[in-house]
Amino acid sequence: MSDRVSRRRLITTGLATVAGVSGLAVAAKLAGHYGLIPPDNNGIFGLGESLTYGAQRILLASRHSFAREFNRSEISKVIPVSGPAPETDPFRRYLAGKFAEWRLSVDGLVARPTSFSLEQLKRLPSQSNITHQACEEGWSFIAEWTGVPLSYLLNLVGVRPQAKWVVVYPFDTFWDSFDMADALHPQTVLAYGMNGQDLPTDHGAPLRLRVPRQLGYKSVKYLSHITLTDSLKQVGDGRGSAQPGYGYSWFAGI
Ligand SMILES: Nc1nc2c(c(=O)[nH]1)N[C@H]1C(S)=C(S)[C@@H](COP(=O)(O)O)O[C@H]1N2
Ligand SMILES: [Mo]
Repeated sequence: MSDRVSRRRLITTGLATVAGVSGLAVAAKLAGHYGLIPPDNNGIFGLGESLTYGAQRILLASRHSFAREFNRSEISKVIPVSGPAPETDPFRRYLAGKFAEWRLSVDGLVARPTSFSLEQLKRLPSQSNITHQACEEGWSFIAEWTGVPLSYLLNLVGVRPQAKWVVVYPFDTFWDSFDMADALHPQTVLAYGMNGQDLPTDHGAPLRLRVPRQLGYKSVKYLSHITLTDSLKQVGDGRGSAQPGYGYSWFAGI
């Protein structure tokens, strides 16, 4: 039995236990059918993370699950930064020009590849939510984020039926990806505002993701490009994100 096959068997055993589904055959069928194997499952953290991802997808996909939202009075006074703004071109040039020349390009498996200016994004329907962002290093804060729901933008460009993953590229090396369940989740926002102000430079200007159902590192800052794909195998090192290369899992659900 190959490593891959035994891993899959373990994953499906775990799914059967967690989901309370009786019988391996049913769990195996579910795992395959619903794509419950994360892209980094062959990485060194593969097994544990696959169990987490698969179990969360089974438990949460059945009904809508939301990250907790807070009141304005609960917004944190101290807000740390992780990953200061890139020092490199072209980011510094866009920043110097107040992002007037910056564009978010959206392409790949979409009907209408489009580039959006910040002004155009700000004219789209906006959404604010006050959520908790937790860094894997042990600190966290609550803030209000304002922006365009990613689902709105994706509907605007038209997601092709083959698209399975949304890959996001920032101006630094922190690229990442999301499955359609997280990309289309109502709380997943492309944020240009924070606590009622323009997004501060170090918090991800001009545009960042907020994915409040996952740890802070999935909320990619300094965005430049979004692309939709049916496979992550040819993207980067094939594990869906820069994170597995740093020792963190692709999926960081909380
Ligand atoms: N492009 C980019 N996005 C990033 C990072 C980064 O270094 N570069 N750091 C991540 C990490 S580890 C965390 S915890 C959050 C922190 O967000 P904050 O700096 O706004 O507090 O941003 C995430 N997004
Ligand atoms: Mo983090």
